[in-house]
Amino acid sequence: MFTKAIVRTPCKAMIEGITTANLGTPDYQKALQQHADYIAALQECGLSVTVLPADENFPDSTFVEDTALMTPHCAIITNPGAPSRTAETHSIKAVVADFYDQVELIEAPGTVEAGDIMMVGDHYYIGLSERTNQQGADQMIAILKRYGMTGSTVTMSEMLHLKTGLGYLENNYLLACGEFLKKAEFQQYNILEVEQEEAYAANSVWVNNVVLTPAGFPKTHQLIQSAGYEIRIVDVSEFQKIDGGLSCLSLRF
Ligand code: CIR
Repeated sequence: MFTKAIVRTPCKAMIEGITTANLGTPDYQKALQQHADYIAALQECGLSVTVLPADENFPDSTFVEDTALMTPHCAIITNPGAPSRTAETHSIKAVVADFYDQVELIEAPGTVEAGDIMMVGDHYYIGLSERTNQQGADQMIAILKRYGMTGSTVTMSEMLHLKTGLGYLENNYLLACGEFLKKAEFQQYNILEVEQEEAYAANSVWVNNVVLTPAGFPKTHQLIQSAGYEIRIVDVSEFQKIDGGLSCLSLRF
């Protein structure tokens, strides 16, 4: 179970966030409202939420998930592969140190964005994407090992981050779409197949037995409910416009 979360208020510069989505420019006021509802959803799941102030220096800084991996034994500050995001970690490091005695770092030339990391118990799957490289993954796996955990890499070629197309819902259930459906390493799970037209909803998040899932994807909502989960729908349309999913908006630990 998680007890805490860290989020960062979106900044006005989010309208210049990195995007491939072709869905238009985010409406900043709407994004603020959606972010407030996202915080409310985390609180409803029992989490105490630390809200960091907007940082105008980094358009994508609301996507805090990419900057750190929070494990039960240590926090690992990443080294984001997108050049405009690399220095987002500086301020996160100080915040994370308030919650963890053990804080580790990924160092260049290794790059990691934690949107590429999916936790399944003590094991962490690490996607090798355009943002996370082999050296970064190797450093991550070595750190996990030192704290009694394990990691393995997953090859990928179609999506931004590993969790763009995967969401582990605990109890052996895995939401998956696209290139991840047939991967050998995931066949041990009960795969809930997200249809291509609803691919964005594969990035749904288990938080203390409730699954937070994006608004607008009824088939996936049904799919998650059919596996026995309660869902909490959160509208994150303004974040989708800059390629951000539900999970990216928080660090949960
Ligand atoms: C980026 O391209 O870095 C942001 N516009 C979106 C980051 C989304 N993060 C995530 O999927 N973990």
